Amino acid sequence: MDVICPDATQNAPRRGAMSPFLDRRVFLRRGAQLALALPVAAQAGPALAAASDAGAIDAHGAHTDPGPATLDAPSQGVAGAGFSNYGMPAAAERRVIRLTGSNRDVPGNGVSWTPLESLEGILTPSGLHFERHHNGVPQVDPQQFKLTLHGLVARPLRFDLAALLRYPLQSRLLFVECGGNSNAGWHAEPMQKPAGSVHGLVSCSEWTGVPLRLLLAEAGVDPRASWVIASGLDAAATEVSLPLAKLQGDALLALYQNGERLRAENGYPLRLILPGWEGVTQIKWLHRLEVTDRPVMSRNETAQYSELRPDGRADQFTFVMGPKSLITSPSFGQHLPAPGVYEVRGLAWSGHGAVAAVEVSADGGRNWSLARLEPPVLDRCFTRFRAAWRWDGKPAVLQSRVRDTHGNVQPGRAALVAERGRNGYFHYNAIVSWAVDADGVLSHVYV
Ligand SMILES: Nc1nc2c(c(=O)[nH]1)N[C@H]1C(S)=C(S)[C@@H](COP(=O)(O)O)O[C@H]1N2
Ligand SMILES: [Mo]
Repeated sequence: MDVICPDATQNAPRRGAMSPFLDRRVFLRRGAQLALALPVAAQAGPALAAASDAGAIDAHGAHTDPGPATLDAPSQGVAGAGFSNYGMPAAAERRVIRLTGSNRDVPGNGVSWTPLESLEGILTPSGLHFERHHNGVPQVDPQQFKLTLHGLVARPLRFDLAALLRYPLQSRLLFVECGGNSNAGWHAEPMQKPAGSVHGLVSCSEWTGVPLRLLLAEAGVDPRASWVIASGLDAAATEVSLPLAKLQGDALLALYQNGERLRAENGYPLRLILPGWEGVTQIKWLHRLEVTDRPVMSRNETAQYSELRPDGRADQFTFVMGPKSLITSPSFGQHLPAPGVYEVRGLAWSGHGAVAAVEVSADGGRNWSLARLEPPVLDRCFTRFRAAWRWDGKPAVLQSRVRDTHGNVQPGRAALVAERGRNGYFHYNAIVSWAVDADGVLSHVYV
């Protein structure tokens, strides 16, 4: 596979004479071109200067003419709404929601997708974190809740929430991604749906909890042990086998999500967080950890979440989520009103480590430029990338690709299909291509 970004140390777009990607300072020089232009009489002095400066640069600004001239009223003049005990999104934004899809016969078995194309930054609001339940969201009484740690240990232990909360806590910003995310990419035809409705089984939160290694050390793990079976108390009785080393490493028993206690649908009151590992291993409503010397071979690691290879053999225990990136804007369903300069925005992440570099292309992968990585760039966390792009009004194909700090590169779709065959279902992480037509309409294409 070709290696991207041989010199990714400079964190700025690489600009060739012909590149449509521009230095991001273009937005400083052109700022007034993107604003709603006010009639001259309403402008302050400095704005006039900026407007005339920008006017020399680009005949295709994105401003719209607001028509004849009134400055907005300085205030509404009436008292606003009162206080609320718990905030909601602004009324006009309440269409930014998770789409849901579930099994008609088992309504609790399904998913909801994070609307990635409508969000900015790297944190997913808790109410928009994607969901994957195998049999619904259980109601858990925090007073009755207990976590049991047993099996090949010197001292089996049981914790209630008050006991867990006395251990030192750790907070980390981490993505959680379902192994089935983006699996529409295996379809023969590109699915025409918004980015989040195809790739939104991934979200990123600040998780706060107890490092599991502390509890394992207290229980005293038997030297013969090599696996831990984690169980949830939901009706699906979800169970997975996890290598002990990961649980003695960076595993967290999360109690808080984005500063507040876990949402019910994300595992209240306790869930396992395994940085970078596939979603199904991160057991929600976690109530039992059994230390053993062998995997349990549950449904979710045999019939499901195993990956059929072209030769008919299957990979099992494919824990780490590969490097992935996605342009969230512009993306399917959006429309570029006119030629001009746009900021290409997207997300990148990898289960192996941090994002080292993201490149963007506007010609379907023939030429690439470095995107800017916006700090913070954290281990196994969403990283926001941005690149200034001049659309000349001709058809274009926008792509992004990521390399992580372990040298793993996001594959092109053809390469992924060649490697994995046509039986793939999980771990689809190929480059996503958005075509822009001459009218500025975005669609999903395979390149
Ligand atoms: N107990 C339990 N844990 C579970 C599941 C479940 O159905 N039950 N689903 C798993 C799967 S397949 C995924 S992708 C993640 C989803 O986490 P989320 O719903 O918080 O996004 O939880 C995992 N943990
Ligand atoms: Mo999943």
